[in-house]
This record gives sequence, C-alpha cells and structure tokens, in this order.
Amino acid sequence: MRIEQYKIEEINGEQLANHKRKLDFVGADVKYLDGVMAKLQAFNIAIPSWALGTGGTRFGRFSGGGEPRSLEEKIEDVGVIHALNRSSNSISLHIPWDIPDNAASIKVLASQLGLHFDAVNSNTFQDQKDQKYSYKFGSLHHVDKEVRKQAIEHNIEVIKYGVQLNSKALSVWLSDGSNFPGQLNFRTAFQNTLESLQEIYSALPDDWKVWVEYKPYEPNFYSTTIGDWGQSLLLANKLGDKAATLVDLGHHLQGANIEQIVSLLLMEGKLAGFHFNDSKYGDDDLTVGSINPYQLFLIFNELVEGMDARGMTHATDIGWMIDASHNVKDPIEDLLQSVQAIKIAYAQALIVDKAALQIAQKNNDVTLAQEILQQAYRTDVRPLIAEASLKEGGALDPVGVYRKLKVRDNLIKERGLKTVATGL
Ligand SMILES: [Mn+2]
Repeated sequence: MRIEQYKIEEINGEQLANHKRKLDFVGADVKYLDGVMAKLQAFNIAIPSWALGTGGTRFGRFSGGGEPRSLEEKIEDVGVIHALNRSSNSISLHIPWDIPDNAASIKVLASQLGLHFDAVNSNTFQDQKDQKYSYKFGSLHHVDKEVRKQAIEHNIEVIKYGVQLNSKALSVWLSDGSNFPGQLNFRTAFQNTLESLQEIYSALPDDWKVWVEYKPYEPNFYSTTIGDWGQSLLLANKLGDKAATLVDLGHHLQGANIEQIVSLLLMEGKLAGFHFNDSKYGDDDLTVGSINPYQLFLIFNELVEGMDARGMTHATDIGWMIDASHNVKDPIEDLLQSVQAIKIAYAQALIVDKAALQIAQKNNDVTLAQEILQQAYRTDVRPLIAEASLKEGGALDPVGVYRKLKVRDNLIKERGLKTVATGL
C-alpha cells in the first residue's frame, strides 16, 4: 500500500492555519531558527525490519492483522512511515529473518519509496533450521572452535548480503554469556570473542564499519560476554578504526547514566550509533520517549554538544535506528510515535543555549545550568517538527493522517487479518 501525496497535502491543508499560529509562537524565541530547521529536515532514523510486525514475549504473541508477509511488504511499510514523516528513509535488515533473495529488485523497490539500506544485523542468538552446530552455549565466544567458525561464517555471509544492498555496516549483538557462576572462564570467553570478531573485521569492505552492541543480561542471567560499554569499547579499540560501540538504550541496568556513556564514547570517536527505545525495568523495548523523555533529551544534549565539538554531521555521522517491539500497539503507529519522540528530543537539544551553559558551568552556577537545560526541555518544539515534516512533503500530524486514511484497514484488506511477520 502506498499513500498518495495529494491525500497528505489535503489533510495538511485543513490544519495549516492552526499550525502556523503555533509555529510563529515557538519560532519567535528560537535563535538560529533556519539552522535548527535545516538540521531537523535532514534528520532520519532507520526502521528495523523486525519492528514492522507485532512483537511478542516469551509468554505469547498477539498478532494485530495486516502484518507484512515478506521483505517487500516490510519495505512498503517503511515507505508508508517515510511518506508520512519524511524522517525514516532507511531500513535495517536482520539476517536470516529477512534474506534479500533478489537484491536488485529489492533495491529498486526501496529507491522508488525514497529508501536505502542501513546496517545489516546478524543473528547467532537462535538456532536456524539445518544449522550444524547449536548456539545454546554461545556463538563467537564458544569453547568449541567449530561453533565459533560457523558463527564467523554467518557474519561474513551477512556482510555479503549487505554489500549487495549498499549497506555500510554490520551490527553485531551477541547473547553469549552464562547463566551460572563457574559456567564460563571470563577471560577465555572474551578472548574467543575478540578473535572471532577479528576474523569478521578482516572480511569488512574498506568503507564498512562493525558496530558492537552490548547488553547486561537476558537471555543469560549471570554474565554476558559483551555486557556493558566498557567491554564493547575494549573490543572496538582492539579491533581497529572500523569498529565502534553501539548503544541500545534498553541495554543498561536501572539508573545507569546513559548520557555520560554517550558523551565519552563520542569523545573517543567510538560511538557507532543508537538503538532507540524506552524502558521502565529492563530491555522493555517500549516506544521511544514513552517512559523517560527527559533522559532522551539529556542524551541528545550530549550528542549535539559532542558531535559539534568534533565537527560531525548530525544526520549522517552516527547510525540512528529504532530497536523496539510492539506488543499491544499497531507497529506503524508506534514507530511514527518513536520517530516523533526522537525528533522532539533532538530539537530540544538543538535549542539549548550552549554559550550560556558553558558560562554557568565555568562559574559552578548549578542552579542556572539546570534552568538552561530545562528551559529547552520544557519548550514545546512540536510545531518545529511538524514544519520540518511539511517542508519535506510529509504530514503535519503523521499518526493522525495514518488513522484518517485508514491505512491499517487497507493493509488488512490487502494482506489478511491473520498474517505473521518474521521476527521474534
Ligand atoms: Mn538493539
């Protein structure tokens, strides 16, 4: 299903006067408004192929209807999202859930929708049918060299698929770890992981990167071999310039200061990118900004400040992606909400009075520093996001237009009520 541009414009037209009134109000107080708008218009967040179907937990999965049945239909769903928000111009594929059997035709479909392919993701946390060795006790860290070899070959195969699609990065998340004390020799597990990653690294094309994701627990509950940013950074540093650390917001223990982690990774030139989501307790995979939008803003504040300090281009010098699971919401609506939340936090970070903040920090004026940050955070920047979308040909209110056009009903008519997308 594709959304026709004139339908978006029609609905925008009805809301335009109201929008302009709000935009004028907030815009009057924004310094360098043109620069802020240009950055918001350029900002895009990749959609993972596994997020377009209803997610599940280990207890069950409740399908929502009209789910994409193939990679082509997943790309079409990202096309719907991008048509509405003009901020989701790429898709990140997971292998083997979404193997591009015909790369040429997949690329044509994507480019028709204004999309390209973001990082490719490998999977050694599940056993696949006809797989020789099991990953029950890990993959790249496994005690058995043959298992490690199989996992290395899988990652190299994923790179090959990515090359066909013009992806530029391999994203690796390992579930490798242990459930009980004594199960693993930590040093051997780490060394095995490093050596395996070195083999994968040497198979990377020149213009590629490998992103090393970390996670403290689940599915293993005693140790994870790449459990935190320190372990990931250690590996990335040993691997070389093409390796960097990927931060998934849900992959931290409660109370972790993620903004500080981000700040230092950026300083070291080792921040690969993000998997955005939100959480209350653990790796909840909830809609971005639904639980703790202030934390998201503080993270973006560090990102903007740190990227500017290094002269980086916000939109393209870091990998921006959503990694969430939608158990009770329509996945497309949830993704639209997530992208909006990310852009709101980004816009708020862009309007922080950085010069004033620097002075407050130099003077140890703690009260003023807080006032400056919260002045930005409490500004309703939604009209700026809407204007950026409008200027790029998207909807002023993406979720509203999605509902008005009854996109899900149409998808159910097209694909059926009982469809199940590949993924978790
Ligand atoms: Mn992730």
